[in-house]
Amino acid sequence: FSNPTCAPGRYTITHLFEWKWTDIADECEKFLGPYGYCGVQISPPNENRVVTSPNRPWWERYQPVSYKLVTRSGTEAEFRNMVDRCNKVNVRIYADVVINHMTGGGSGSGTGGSHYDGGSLSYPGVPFSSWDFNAGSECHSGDGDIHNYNDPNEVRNCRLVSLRDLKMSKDYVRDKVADYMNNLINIGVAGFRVDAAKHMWPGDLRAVFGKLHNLNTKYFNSGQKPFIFQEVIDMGGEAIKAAEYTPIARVTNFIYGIKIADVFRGNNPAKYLKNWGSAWGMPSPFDVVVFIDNHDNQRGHGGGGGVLTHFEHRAYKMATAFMLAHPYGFTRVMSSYDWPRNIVNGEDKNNWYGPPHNGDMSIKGRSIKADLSCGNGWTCEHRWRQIYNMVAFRNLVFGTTVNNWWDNGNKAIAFSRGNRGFIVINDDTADVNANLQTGLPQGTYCDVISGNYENGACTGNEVHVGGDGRAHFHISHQSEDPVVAIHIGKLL
Ligand code: AAO
Repeated sequence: FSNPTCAPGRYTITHLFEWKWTDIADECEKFLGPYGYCGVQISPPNENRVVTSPNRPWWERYQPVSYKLVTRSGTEAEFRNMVDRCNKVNVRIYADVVINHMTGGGSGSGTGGSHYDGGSLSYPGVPFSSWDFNAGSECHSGDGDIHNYNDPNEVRNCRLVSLRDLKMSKDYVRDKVADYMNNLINIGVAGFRVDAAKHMWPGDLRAVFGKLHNLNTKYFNSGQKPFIFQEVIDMGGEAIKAAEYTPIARVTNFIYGIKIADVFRGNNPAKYLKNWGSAWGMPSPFDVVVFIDNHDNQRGHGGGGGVLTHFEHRAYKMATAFMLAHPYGFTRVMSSYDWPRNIVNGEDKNNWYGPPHNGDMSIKGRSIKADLSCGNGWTCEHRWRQIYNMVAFRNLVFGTTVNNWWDNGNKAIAFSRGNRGFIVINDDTADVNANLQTGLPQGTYCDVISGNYENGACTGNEVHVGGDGRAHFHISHQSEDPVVAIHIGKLL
């Protein structure tokens, strides 16, 4: 399950957090396909609880009511249409599946009209009843909730923030969950982000994944398994380890974003990135999905704190450029919406804000500006030139190693990827003014950070690599984008 199943030559996904299915279909055709993205992580596609207090927070989608494909992102017909259109332009869809639990307490109806009652554990839309949930015989925390992350039994058998915990040891529950995932596979999704995987026993996940079909041969080669990455937060200090899950499928690497933030905020000199990877206490590159921030920690959820986000755009772009230039891990670019942060005593009081919406609370579509960036409240980091051009860089240098490492002994670094690409990052307080070995063939290259290569011309800075592979770089420490990246795809 660890093979990303991207179309050939594509190596990065983007999380289009809270996007509508109709917008994603359009985005695949107009942008993600042409600009070389492998795929999209989508918000949970199944029916969820409608939360009105606060009014329609993003997190209502992490409270399943049934496995019907009806949400604020769209109808089942729109979902099917999106998957088909994206696959046709070689862009994969990865569904966020919430299978550890159903809703919290209270009753009402979901986005698809199904009734639920978290008090009596009744979910007729599946159907699940009280027999299908962990109870006092499995969970010994007293109030039924998780408090002690150092007790693996409690983390897996009790309730995560009071969310009703499914009894995944039961065949019936495994079957219902596998049916849901197989329905998505049959429609044409390429894989899954498995929410709260740490809160399920590895053996139970193995059993569920063992029931999954191969991918739909309308879009994929026969015999291909879905790509699975499990959300396991392992910062090193708790009883549950990511290593319990990596033999099953990939895991999300949360150490990555914290360490990278430390570097690009200047607290840990970039020169140390020379041995970035497993030497930093992180899992094997083939076992992880890596990202600078995610939908939780960018707003202080999930332990939050400390990561770079689009709000710190200068450091964020540097960090993302490094992530995409470096071979470690399977890369995911976060794509956010804006919200009015209101930080009181270190906590954002508005961290529940849902996506941009219309008066009837339906999700507002994104608009596109002349410079390709988004409007209507959508941040669209995946459409920032400094980011999408590095997605293309990664595609071009794939399979090569880090060579020609250079640093100034402090916070400025440079390296090549084989003889195909070269990047210089100046996170220091002085300019970089240096003649560096790029490892690239002689020629004039277009810096894809400061510009684009359009109609045979470079709209940004040109870099001249001599016959000896050397080139001169001047990067002001005051530049908004103190990065230069060149590759053989943009040789003038
Ligand atoms: C909402 C309300 C709740 C209410 C509940 C039920 O906010 O007040 O009780 O409904 O009515 C999202 C939101 C939740 C929301 C939920 C359901 O974030 O606020 O609850 O939807 O609507 C743990 C899990 C991890 C989880 C994360 C949020 O392990 O799986 O919490 N992430 C996923 C999703 C997330 C979603 C859910 C799961 C639920 O991505 O969006 O919740 O489907 C430690 C542990 C982590 C733990 C964190 C937070 O980490 O290692 O495993 O994550 O704590 O509890 C420092 C910190 C340490 C932290 C660590 C790592 O060291 O000290 O606490 O960093 O970051």
